[in-house]
Amino acid sequence: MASKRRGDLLETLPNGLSGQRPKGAQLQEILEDFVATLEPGTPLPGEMLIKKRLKVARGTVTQAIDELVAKGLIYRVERSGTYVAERKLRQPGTLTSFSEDMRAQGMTPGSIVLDQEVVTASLIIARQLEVEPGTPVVHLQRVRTADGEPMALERSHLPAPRFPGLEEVDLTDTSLYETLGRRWGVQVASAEQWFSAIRPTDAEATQLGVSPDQPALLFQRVTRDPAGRVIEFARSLYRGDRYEVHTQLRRPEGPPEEPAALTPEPGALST
Ligand code: 16G
Repeated sequence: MASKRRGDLLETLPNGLSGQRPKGAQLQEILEDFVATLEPGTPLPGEMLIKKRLKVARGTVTQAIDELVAKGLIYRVERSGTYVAERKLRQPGTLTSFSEDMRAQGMTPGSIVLDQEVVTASLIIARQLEVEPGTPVVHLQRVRTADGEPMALERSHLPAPRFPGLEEVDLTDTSLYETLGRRWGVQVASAEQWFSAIRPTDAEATQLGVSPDQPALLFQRVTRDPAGRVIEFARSLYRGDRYEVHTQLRRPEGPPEEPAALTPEPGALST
């Protein structure tokens, strides 16, 4: 498909729309299905060609294309046209390492270490690591890459007394979790993770190689060993244009739980 010319591709689109549903919605659905059959990097037929083929107004085509760009399915290149975007990688809702996730998707994981030093735990870090504020902790900041391309920016804090010398270990292109197992016999057993969408700072956007306007996914994770002791508090900023979160959902067994209390938790957002 990748080698097909823009004009040839056009012939795989229907020759007009049905009169029943709004044209914009129909066109968007058709283009979304069309893009799903194409390889990343494939150039899409120009707006004028799509307009003629489907017999719709130019504005309707532009709007449908804009929607696909906003969804991250295609991207525009100035004075060239629109192209099919890379497929999104999955951040699985499982306790795996970045290296394992990338290998599972057929990519080679890598790391560029930006900072690795012992610092004292701030209030927030201490609370998450369940240590006293001021306790020495190893701060690790890494750009995580897949096949050499930046995918995430990770800041981890680990209790320094538990991992003596961690600040000296060369973690370039090396898995942290594997290192903790190999050097200190510590296994990752469970974790709590929460995430939200944020705008990266200019510096973060530069490190990730994206525009600061591109939303990113901030994951925060507290990881524990089999005895339940906290071994890491990580804040990982994943590229929003290359990642989606994937979780398996199952209906809870038994009767539905009682509705939650009406009083919000302290600090909860009010609506
Ligand atoms: C994941 C974890 C991060 C952990 C890293 C270890 C999330 C959001 N974060 O990226 O907490 O430090 O894996 O990966 O999943 P590594 O063993 O490849 O260094």
